[in-house]
Amino acid sequence: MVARSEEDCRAKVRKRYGDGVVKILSSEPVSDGLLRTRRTEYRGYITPHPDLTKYAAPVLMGRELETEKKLLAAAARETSPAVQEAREVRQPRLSEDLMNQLLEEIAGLKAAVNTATGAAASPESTEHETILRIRDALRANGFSAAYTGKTVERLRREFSLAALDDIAAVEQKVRAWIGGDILFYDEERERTSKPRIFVLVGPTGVGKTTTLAKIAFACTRPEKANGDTQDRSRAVSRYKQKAALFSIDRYRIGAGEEIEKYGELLGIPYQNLFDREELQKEVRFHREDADIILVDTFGTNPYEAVKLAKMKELLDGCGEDAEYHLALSATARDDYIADTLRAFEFFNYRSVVLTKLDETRNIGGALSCLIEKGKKISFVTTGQEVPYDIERGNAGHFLAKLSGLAPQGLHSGGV
Ligand SMILES: Nc1nc2c(ncn2[C@@H]2O[C@H](COP(=O)(O)OP(=O)(O)OP(=O)(O)O)[C@@H](O)[C@H]2O)c(=O)[nH]1
Ligand SMILES: [Mg+2]
Repeated sequence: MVARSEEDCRAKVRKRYGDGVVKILSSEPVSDGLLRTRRTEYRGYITPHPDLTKYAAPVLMGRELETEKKLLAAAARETSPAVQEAREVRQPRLSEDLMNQLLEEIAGLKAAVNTATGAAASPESTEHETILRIRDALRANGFSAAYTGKTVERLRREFSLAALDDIAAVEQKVRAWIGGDILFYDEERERTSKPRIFVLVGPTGVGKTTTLAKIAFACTRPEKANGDTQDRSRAVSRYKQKAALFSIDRYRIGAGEEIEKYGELLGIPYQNLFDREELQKEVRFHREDADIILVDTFGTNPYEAVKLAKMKELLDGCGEDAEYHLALSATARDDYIADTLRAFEFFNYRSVVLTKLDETRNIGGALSCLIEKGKKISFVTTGQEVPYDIERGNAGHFLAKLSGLAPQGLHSGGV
């Protein structure tokens, strides 16, 4: 602002911008043409209201003010209601139908995600607390989203709101459902031929050789297997049998020695055989005499299709009545378990031997896979010690592992 004095400047500023506090920051003499009157250009700020000083914007004076005014005018034009309206008209507007359709699709996706994750289809806040607790416990135990979702649905269907208040009863029921969902292989009923030709296949290192040694021991010396306090219902073999032990493992260093060691210890025939014809010959020979012929195999992961096919070709030497069983470690990730169940399908295996149960407390993943695929469990192994750490599978093994679903006063422990 050009003025004769500070007072003159303040008066002019107020006249132009209205009342406020004028703060002059600098001043500079300027020439005023022919009359040579003393004039000064002042620079400073005006705050429009004394109470709003903290929001004060600089008030520019002189040429800067003009520039600023032009910029502001341009900005105002840009955002003027007319411009805004024009912009909106240019934007494609969603029709009401399309909007409703989108909302429906979003609701559908939300429901699908809820089902897949086992979450409540109704809003979380309206779900009974017991259901939420059971759902969280199932997830914490590693059960799949599908199994968890199914159980939650069943709870909603079968329990009234009042009945859900009794959390202990609900937990008890869910444990019973889980126990009832697990399928077990009935050794007695499902054995078909004599002798039994029991072939154990499965991924590397799951415990196939150790398990076969335990079974061989239990068959030949049932009175000694499973410790002194042998529970008949859990025993691997209820009576003494004549056994023979073969291995086709040509990959693992020391595999031959392992079979020799167990064969000699048990005083039963044993052999390492790497050829289909040889295997066929030996199996035929022992058919006459043995009650059970146990065949150990080399470990094959589910992604080695060629190795699996070659193994099957070799094992065909065992004859058509050979019964295959799949060894799986309970510690494996559920996606690996699912892949293994699928990859070994062409062996038409009769049961799953779940090994290393002692090494995990999180059993839901393995159980969900087995339940969903309808696979039966024959034996569970619970440690490295031959011959003791093996039993016929039963629900108690798994229910004892569940945490957060224990009956009141009881807490999950080992098998
Ligand atoms: N903790 C535990 N360890 C086990 C169990 N069963 C076997 N093992 C151990 O797992 C390891 C591998 O066992 P093996 O019997 O050699 O496994 P495998 O499937 O024959 O292995 P490959 O022939 O190499 O495929 C050994 O150290 C066993 O002692 C079990 O139930 N619990
Ligand atoms: Mg082995």
